[in-house]
Amino acid sequence: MARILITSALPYINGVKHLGNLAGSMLPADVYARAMRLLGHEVLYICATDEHGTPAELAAADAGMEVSSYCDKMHDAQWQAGADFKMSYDYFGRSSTQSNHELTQHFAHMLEKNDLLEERVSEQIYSNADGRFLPDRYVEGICPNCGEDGARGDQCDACGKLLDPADLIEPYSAVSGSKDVEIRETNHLYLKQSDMADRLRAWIDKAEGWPNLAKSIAYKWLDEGLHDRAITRDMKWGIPVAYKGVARPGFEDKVFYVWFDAPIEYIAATKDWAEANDVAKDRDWQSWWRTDKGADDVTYVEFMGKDNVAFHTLSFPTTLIGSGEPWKLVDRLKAFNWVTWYGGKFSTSQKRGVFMDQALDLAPSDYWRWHLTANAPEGSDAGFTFEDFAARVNSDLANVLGNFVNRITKYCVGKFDGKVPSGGKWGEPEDKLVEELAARLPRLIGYYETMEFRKAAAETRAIWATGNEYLTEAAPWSQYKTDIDQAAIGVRIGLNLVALFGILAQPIVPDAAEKILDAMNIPTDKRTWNFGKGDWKEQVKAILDALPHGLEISAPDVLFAKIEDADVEEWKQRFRGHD
Ligand code: B3M
Ligand code: ZN
Repeated sequence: MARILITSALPYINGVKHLGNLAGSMLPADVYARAMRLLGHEVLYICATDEHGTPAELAAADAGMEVSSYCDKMHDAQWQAGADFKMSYDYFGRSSTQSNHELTQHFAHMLEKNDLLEERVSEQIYSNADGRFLPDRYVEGICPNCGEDGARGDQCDACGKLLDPADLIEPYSAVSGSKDVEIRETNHLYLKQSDMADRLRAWIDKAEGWPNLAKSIAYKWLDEGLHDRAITRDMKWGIPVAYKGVARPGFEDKVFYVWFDAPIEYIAATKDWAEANDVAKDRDWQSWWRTDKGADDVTYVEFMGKDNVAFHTLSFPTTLIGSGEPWKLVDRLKAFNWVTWYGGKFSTSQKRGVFMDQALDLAPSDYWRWHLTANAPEGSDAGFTFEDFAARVNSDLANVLGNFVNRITKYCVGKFDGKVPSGGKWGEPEDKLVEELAARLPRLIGYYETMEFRKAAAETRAIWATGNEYLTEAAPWSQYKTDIDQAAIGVRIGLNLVALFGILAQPIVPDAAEKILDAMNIPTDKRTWNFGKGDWKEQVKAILDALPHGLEISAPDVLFAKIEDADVEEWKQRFRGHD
């Protein structure tokens, strides 16, 4: 049994996330967390809302709210969206909490002590009309890279290039639209990432269990030469640049940059989790994060979209290593590409694509979880269309799993009093089934361990299909006419397969799995993946006769209703977005 710490990139506070965000961080982290718990590991899955930065201030201003009340409201909304999608977070925190303030200020203090933080004069855009500096998204203008108008101070959406506000051509204020802006000098704290480049490279060279995508992004940044980055900003909302309650002179109107404090929230949220759950003192939050406090036996796994990789492989490790304290670093990093929307981009501003809170009006969470896992943007971008969604749900969930469960449980209720029957002779179809499952089960577990989610879904589906093939061959319904005893074995094995399918389905489609396992009367403590180390064929034989003979089962209601073509047409129109 291992201890596994899991974090998924923290969703920004400025709106409920779309399905692409879900598919590239929270959902796979949840599927993985569930699988690892089923395998008996001690799992801690931490997530939180990322509440600082210019996006939060601007979104609050748009909503006509105080930033802190806006964050309260949107944190609750995001928590609810996660709960509705059955995210099994152990804790869903907030980066604006006191614990994150303290920890962020602590890290800055340690970095400075270790000569990795430096106050430097920097050139910032100042708006005379607004009477303030314009950090990041507060300024817009023409992109120096691609020439597109409307590029934001932190990034150009058109070409993806990361920008500095002072790079923009013809800059104007995003608050007032005023072009009356000038460059002024003001001091900021710079994180000396360049001093850490060699140590980071050595650490990345040794890293195992990162997909190519993650390593290649990290190397690209190192090869281009790591730049020192300002980790403070001229704005009000955020973590004050202070230490132990005393503001840094000259920084009274500044806060830490959101990307500096956001990853530290992984740690702070763990601290808040421990406090909220009154964890015993000998196994507190530090045992997950400090290698001098027991975290050396923790495997730390991070999930994120590819745009977040540089921050997690370079900036955050600089903070952790640079502190000189024994903090736990990421062991395995799972990065994802994009989910595209009919070949284009999801767009919050143009309302293109489905967002988490809307999705569940269309179909239950299991449907989305299944499709987005089976179609995870792992090797490359993955296209989303309602047509594919409907086809996959209808064939995998409704036809393969749903029909199987329905067919055999109804038959058992109709012909065998709804009780697991005894009797019958083991034969060729059973041998074949054992052979097949003994090969597939360890493979499935392996895919979860290596975090290959498409393959895990495909293998799960293949196991369901094996069950259908078995039933077709064993054909208890035709046996029944001549030899009820022989029909019994088909029904019995069929019911045990239903139980197995429910048990295996739990990480991806937890609601349907629960319905199945309830119908099969499986006690909650028997729903784990308690596979031994022994011979797989022997284990499979035991699995196929696990339900006590005579146990009463029931036929669950329709597990998966099919998605109709008319639904697809209607949804396509509704979520097309505007230009
Ligand atoms: N909030 C970016 C995003 O939502 C950012 C992730 C922070 S992880 C520490 O894509
Ligand atoms: Zn551009």
